Amino acid sequence: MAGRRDWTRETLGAGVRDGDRRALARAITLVENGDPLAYGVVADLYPSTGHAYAVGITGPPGVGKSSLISALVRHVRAQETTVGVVSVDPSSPFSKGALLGDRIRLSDHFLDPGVFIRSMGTRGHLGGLAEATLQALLVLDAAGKDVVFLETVGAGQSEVEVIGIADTVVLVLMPGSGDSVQALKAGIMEIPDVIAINKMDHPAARTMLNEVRSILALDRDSDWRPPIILTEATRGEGVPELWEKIAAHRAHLEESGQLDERRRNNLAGEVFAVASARAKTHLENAVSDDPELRRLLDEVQRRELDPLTAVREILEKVFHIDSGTR
Ligand SMILES: Nc1nc2c(ncn2[C@@H]2O[C@H](COP(=O)(O)OP(=O)(O)OP(=O)(O)O)[C@@H](O)[C@H]2O)c(=O)[nH]1
Ligand SMILES: [Mg+2]
Repeated sequence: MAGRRDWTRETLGAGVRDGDRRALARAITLVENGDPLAYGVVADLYPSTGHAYAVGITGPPGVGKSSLISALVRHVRAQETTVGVVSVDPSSPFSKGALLGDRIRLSDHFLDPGVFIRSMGTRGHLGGLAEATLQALLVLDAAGKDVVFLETVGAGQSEVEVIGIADTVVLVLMPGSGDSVQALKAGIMEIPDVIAINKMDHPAARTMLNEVRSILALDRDSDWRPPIILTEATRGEGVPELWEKIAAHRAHLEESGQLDERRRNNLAGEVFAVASARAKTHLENAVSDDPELRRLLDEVQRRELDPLTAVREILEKVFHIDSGTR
């Protein structure tokens, strides 16, 4: 296979800018593997990013996220909009196999040069999911994609890391997603910007709609009321309406000046999330590699050393942070 060794920081960056598919595929693989070349390329490309609109698509397993993205891609392609799709699987360090379903669902678009689709694990990542997603988004953005969909399965903290960079967050539910409805109700799950209730061909879809509607009615403070759309992804039903609501949310953010603010907060949050994840990995490695640090943990366990003294000594040794007596 030609290519692998041929790419340099310069040629790969130029290839991505041109929207060259091989360059894009290579760059995202390097991102996925946490390869140093990817950092250089993204660093070079970063000043010319900010064009792409990032739409996060989250929700429980099997609700139809990939099917909906596929239908949305078909819809926006009809308007000449170029698209990137990144499906992130938080449960798997490897992208192959686990995301077979995504590949099948999205395969209609593989031959369309205006669409770039990629499933991603997070192997080799010091900065976790947040890092992999952010870097992949930036690559697709630099390649000139107008819209980038970020798909991830809703699984607690992990989906927050993936969709934390999105301009608009769509939560996909289906009849039977009771746990998510409870999580919304209890305030455990953040209120998304748009909600799609998919599989509307299912008889319980309307009940679900009413339930979600009554929960959202309790939230009177915000100036954006998340619209709820019934969809049937497999037949494209409700998909133009869903896209219309995503566009309406974007217009709302732009007109109120909140898009800049949201992006500033998102980027700051991502930088913090990646830095935290890297610091944590560094700390774990340091402790497991250092008998002296491991000894501290043993002493805590034997009640010879109190926990906060151990914390202080570890931070001092690993990060050279003097946390004083606090
Ligand atoms: N009846 C019906 N089935 C649907 C609909 N949308 C998707 N499906 C089916 O639901 C199954 C899961 O769809 P996916 O699009 O893979 O769902 P997903 O949320 O991406 O799944 P994961 O990525 O594995 O979490 C597939 O068998 C789809 O064909 C719908 O509107 N109605
Ligand atoms: Mg999927």
